[in-house]
Parts: sequence; C-alpha cells; structure tokens
Amino acid sequence: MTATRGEPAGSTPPGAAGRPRRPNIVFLLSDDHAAHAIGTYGSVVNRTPHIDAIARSGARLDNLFATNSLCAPSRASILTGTYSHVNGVTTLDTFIDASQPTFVTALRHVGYRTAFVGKWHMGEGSTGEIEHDPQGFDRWDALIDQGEYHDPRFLSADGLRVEPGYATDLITELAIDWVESLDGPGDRHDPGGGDGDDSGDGGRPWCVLVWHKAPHRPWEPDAAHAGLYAVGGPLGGTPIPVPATFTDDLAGRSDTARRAAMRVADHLTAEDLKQPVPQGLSRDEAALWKYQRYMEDYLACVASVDDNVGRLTSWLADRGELDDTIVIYSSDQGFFLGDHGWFDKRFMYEESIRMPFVLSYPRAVAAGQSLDRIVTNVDIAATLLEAAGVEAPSRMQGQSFWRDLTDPAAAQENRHRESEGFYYRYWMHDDSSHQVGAHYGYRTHRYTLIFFYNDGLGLPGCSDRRFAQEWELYDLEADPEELVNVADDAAYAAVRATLEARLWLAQKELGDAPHPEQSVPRLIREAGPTP
Ligand SMILES: [Ca+2]
Repeated sequence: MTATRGEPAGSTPPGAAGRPRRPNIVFLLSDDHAAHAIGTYGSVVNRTPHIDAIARSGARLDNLFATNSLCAPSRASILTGTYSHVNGVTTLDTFIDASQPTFVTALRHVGYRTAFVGKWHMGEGSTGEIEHDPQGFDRWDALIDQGEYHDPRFLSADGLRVEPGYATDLITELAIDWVESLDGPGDRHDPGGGDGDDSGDGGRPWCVLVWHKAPHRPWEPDAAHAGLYAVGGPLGGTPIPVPATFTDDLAGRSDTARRAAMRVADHLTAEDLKQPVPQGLSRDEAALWKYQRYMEDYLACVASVDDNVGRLTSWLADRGELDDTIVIYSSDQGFFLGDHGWFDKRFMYEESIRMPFVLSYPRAVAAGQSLDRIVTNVDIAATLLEAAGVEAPSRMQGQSFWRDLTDPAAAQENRHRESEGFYYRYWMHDDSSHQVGAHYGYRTHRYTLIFFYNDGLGLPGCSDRRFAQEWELYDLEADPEELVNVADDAAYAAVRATLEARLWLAQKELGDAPHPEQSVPRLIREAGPTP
C-alpha cells in the first residue's frame, strides 16, 4: 500500500498540530459466521473475496476464540473487554447494563466520534434503573432483539422505525451515511495521500461498529443472492460439500453432547428449511436434503455480507482513507456447518468457539500476516485501545495483541507458546430450543478440557433440570475433529490433572467461581493453600 511522502511503513502521519493521528476504525462483526465458511480460512463450501482481501492486505488471526459462544455474551465481551461473569451478560436473557465502560466509551473520551449500526441484541429499554440501549455512541441504530432480515425495525435515540430493504444492505448504508455526515471543510483526508489537512473536526478520528444480523438463523437471503449455492445454481450447481463428520453418532462424546437439540437431521424447523421435505426420502437422504437447504441459505446470506464488506472497503478506498483506517471483519462466534451433524454453536468445540478475525491497517500492520497466538474476544477491546494510543480501563480483563500485529519481534516471541490457554464458560444451561448443558473448560494449543456441570444456577434462559456432571478431554493434535473423549484414558491422566489445575487457576485469576459441586483438583490440593 502507499506510504505517503516518504514515510516509512508503520509511521503515523502527524495531525495539524503535529500530534500522532489516531486511526479511524471500521469494525464489521457478523453473526454466526464460521471461519470455515471464509476463503482465507480454507473454506471448501463458498467464496468470500472481499473478506479475504482484508486478510491479504493485513492480518488473519488463526486462534481467536469466543469465551462464551453465544450472540449477546460475545458482543458484551467484545465491547467491555471482560468475561461474562464480570459484564453480567451470561445468557441471551441477561440484558446488559450499558453504562459499563467499553472500548468505545474510552475512544470517545479522547475525542473519537462514534456510531453503532446493526445487531445489538443485549436488551432494549431498561429494567428498573439499568439501561440496556447502546451508550457511548454519537449515533446508534440498533435492530430489535435478533433483528429482521427484510424491512427491519431500527431503534435509535429518535425512537423506533422500519427501514424498507434488506438488513445487510441497510446496515452498510447507515454506516456509510453516518461517516459521510461527519464531512465538513477539512474533514476528509486528502485522497492524494494525506497532506495533514486535519483542520476542523477532521482532526477527530471516528469509529463505527457495523454489526450485521446475517448470517444468523433463520437464514433469509435477499433476492440478489438467493439460490447462489443451489444445485443447478449460478456457481456451478453441484451439491455443497458435506463435512466428514456429518454422520458422527457422537459415540465418542459425552451424554451432554448427545442430548443437544442441534442435529441437522432432526431439529431444523419448517421456518429454517422454508420448503417441505420431499416425500419418499430415507432418513439419511432427508438429512442431506436438509443440509443442502440450510447451507444454501446460510451461504447466500454470507455472500451478501461479503459483497457489503466490499462495498465498505471500496468506499473507504475512494475516500483515500483505507490506509488510515483499521478495518476489522469478525463474527461473534463460530458455527457448526453440519459438522458432527449439527448446526448452531454454544459448545466449547472447535467449530463453535473459533472466531474469524481479519484486520487491515496499512499504516502500521504489514500485509499478509497470520497470527497463531491464542487470544479471545475479551482481548479485542484492549487491542483496539492500544492501536488508538488509549490506555485501557483497569476493569478490562483482556490483553492487547496489537504488538503482535505491528512488531515482528513481539509476534515471534509469542509464537505458539505451550503455556498459552484460555478459559471458556457456557452458562445458558439446557435452554428450551438447543438443550446444551452448562460447562466450562480450558483450551491450550493441543488440548481442550471441558467440565459439564450441567446446572443452570437459576439464571434467566436456563432450565431447572439437572444432569449428571461429565468431563471431556480432547487431544487436538491426535484428534483434531474431537471424536474421542480421552478424559478417562489412563494415558492422559497426567495431562488431565495438569489441565484441571490450570482451569482452576484461570477461573480464580479471572474472578469466576467453580461449580459448588466440583472437587478441588488433585494438583491444587497437593500444592497446599496459595498465599
Ligand atoms: Ca451469534
């Protein structure tokens, strides 16, 4: 990309008063877009040229994980830089206290102009004294609840309205309109390469969150993309490849996994499928038919997202602002795309917890990087604040990974450290639609340890049923598809003991508490009381 006026790559052009210029930020977040439905992450089911282009001109994170794989909790963690037990958004029915500090409020504090457009999904209005609507934004336009794909309702400070059109297009347009509304004399960068004309409000950077509803269930494409991946459709027309684990009977997993109501074969509804299942199909044939139906719509929704990503990046390039803008594309969590026979997320399994995350910022981030360090959605807030030269509020629990993207020495130093790992907790026990048991666990580069405590603890959105507690352990090196639970395999006893201790310590360090019925891990007992 262009380095203007002979500045070395990575330098920051001065503002009018010679101050370092803070980057503009476009944070695109989609909903339930699995990394394995993105080209740069090796998708075999679709193409995403515009998202891939962001990775190509910047960085792709290969081990960024959701710490609670669910829409509202992930959004709350991204904004506040804290885990669910700290920000209070543990389930879909625990609405946010929007007065909490976020990376956006910290940016605004140093002069950023800020906006939110799209899916908020952390509550509307207020409960008693607690306000749920977006705070810290100069402008916000939030879909109601999950949001509608067609002619969606938007809530803003001006009230509720219906916008005719398709949600993904509208969200993009509202974001562009807001940035353009900031334009005044001297407000835009010089398209010729930034001559430092930052007089007026142009010296104040901006940050816009473009948080799509798509491709969330019930996967309703717009007319321009519907049928793109259909058999006989415009992209070659062959059936969408079926994952190798589609017929997994889950015999190698826990009873908790087998209880989940997320099977493509059994649990997609008429609203999801939109067409009646053809008569006369065997059970296996019907499962494949449903898979194709589900994925056709899911991928068509993704195609619209990708086109709109391209629209935004082209618009930024036309404004001459691509080099000075941090552009992020991510998703609130991953998704099962027929993997293990499932749709949806929630579980602490690979397809569900892995978040796609690509970022470009030619001014400081060298093109074509990939980062394999383990980081999480909790780390994003601190990272953006460091990128903007703003100190993170001490309440934030995440660690910035900005240096890994901008300093090759730091990236090398942090490469694939075996000591790395992260803490995960899914709280929304046995909800009526998906019936996934509550669990927590710890994942390192090689292992995933999970404890299903299977108790809703009285939280909103959980059932009051209890189930037997179970452990799972997967060796991701020997078993990347997590087909064999080795928690009770004697060969892994030492590994499990170590990971149980690490889980216990991580939970304590982060201020969360174990389930009251979990016994203290052996290594912790043997080590005696900690000071
Ligand atoms: Ca989601």
